[in-house]
Amino acid sequence: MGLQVSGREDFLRSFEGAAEVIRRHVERGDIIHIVTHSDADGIAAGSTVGRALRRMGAPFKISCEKRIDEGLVESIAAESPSLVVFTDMGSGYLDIIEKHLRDVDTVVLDHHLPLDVQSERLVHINPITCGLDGSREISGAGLAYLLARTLDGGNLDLSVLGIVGALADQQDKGEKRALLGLNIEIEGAAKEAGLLETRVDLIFYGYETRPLAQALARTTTPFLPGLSGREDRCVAFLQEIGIELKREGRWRALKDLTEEEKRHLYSQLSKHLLSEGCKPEIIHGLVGTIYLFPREEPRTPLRDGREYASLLNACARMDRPSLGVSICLGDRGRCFEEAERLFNEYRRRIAGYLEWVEEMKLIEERRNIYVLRAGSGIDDRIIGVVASILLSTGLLEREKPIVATAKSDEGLIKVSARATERMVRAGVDLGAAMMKAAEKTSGRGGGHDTAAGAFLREEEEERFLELVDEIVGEQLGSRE
Ligand SMILES: [Mn+2]
Repeated sequence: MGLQVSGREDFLRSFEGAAEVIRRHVERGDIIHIVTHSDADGIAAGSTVGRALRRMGAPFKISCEKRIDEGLVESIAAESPSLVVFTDMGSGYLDIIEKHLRDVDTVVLDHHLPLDVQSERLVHINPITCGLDGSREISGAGLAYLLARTLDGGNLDLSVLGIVGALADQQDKGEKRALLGLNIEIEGAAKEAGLLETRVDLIFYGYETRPLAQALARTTTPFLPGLSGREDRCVAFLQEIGIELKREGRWRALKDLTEEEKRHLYSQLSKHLLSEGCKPEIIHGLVGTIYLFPREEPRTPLRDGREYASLLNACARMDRPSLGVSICLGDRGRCFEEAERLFNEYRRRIAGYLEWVEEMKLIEERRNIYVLRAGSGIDDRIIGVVASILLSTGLLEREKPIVATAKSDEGLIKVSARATERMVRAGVDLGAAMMKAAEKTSGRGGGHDTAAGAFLREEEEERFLELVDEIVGEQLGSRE
């Protein structure tokens, strides 16, 4: 315990160095280049640094990137930037950063596994290097908030984005889906500023103000098969179980239900989800800590932390991360409307894809994996999300990884593979499987043990799937 506390102090002190470098460049009037991860946490992280800089009167630009590679860092270096700030990415690529940005002041704020690389002009801040848990205790946006607070104590309001980032990265792993570790400190700051309220209840998006059926239909984490993205079905479901949608001419929100009604809703919903094949964990996760932002407009997705995170996630998934950045920077006008439209479209599409997969019985069971060949039936930007939902909701009968394919541009096939932690403990490593199968064909592949992907030529699709099936079999066999 003592060790942990000193780790935390060292960690919090490490922001001073970054703040110093930034102040120096702001004084000189330099344009600061923020490079951030193109996912919901990354969007919140990059924007948090952007807002802090804007308040200092500093010019900046933000670019959202799916991954770091040599080409990207080379092109950043080619612009001869004076200061580059990486957020929610970079720790695993310090070697590449050191190679191409050796002569440029660089700050890396990340919570992914770091490489051990030192460089004179590099300030690297990562909770893992101080013995903290990067996957549960703090997000990229949380790190960005701590930096903003170090730059100016007045940046307390940016704590809200820190909460959004933590929820986006599913760091709500505490009891009753609460945040843990340093995230609790950020939560405290947000509450103190009157920007955050929490309560434990059903977690459907829009607890306070949104009509019940809409709250249910808009919930996407967890994705509720048959309900998420389908308001008409949610209306029918609520009517069927006898919950009044309106009272005295007013639509009722979750907070208007009596305790007894909530219990009834929860138990009927559990029944529905079990009949859809969902796992009990998903159902337990429906009750938890809700994070509400009382200063945001009622009935918008920004009022609820998880929904805010889902909105940013949809922007990233639909290749419009800059819309998410605009929202985090404060836009509540045109960009916000466009993002909301995109979010609705995204939800409807996922719901449609899941129905289509089920109706057409597209999931094939093979020896060691499930296969979903979607062709051009599923947008290749969303195929990974569909695979994750199929796996996590328990719609697959036996415990096997799922490998899903969809047509991409120029005759290419995109592959997304997903496995559970339990499968990984049994020996499965999808990142290795994708890489190996890609090497034996002319594709490219890789990733993590639980989530991996590949690109290959269309005519090699079947051969690739056979190889993956075989490799996963070997991985499972070699463990025995
Ligand atoms: Mn992150």
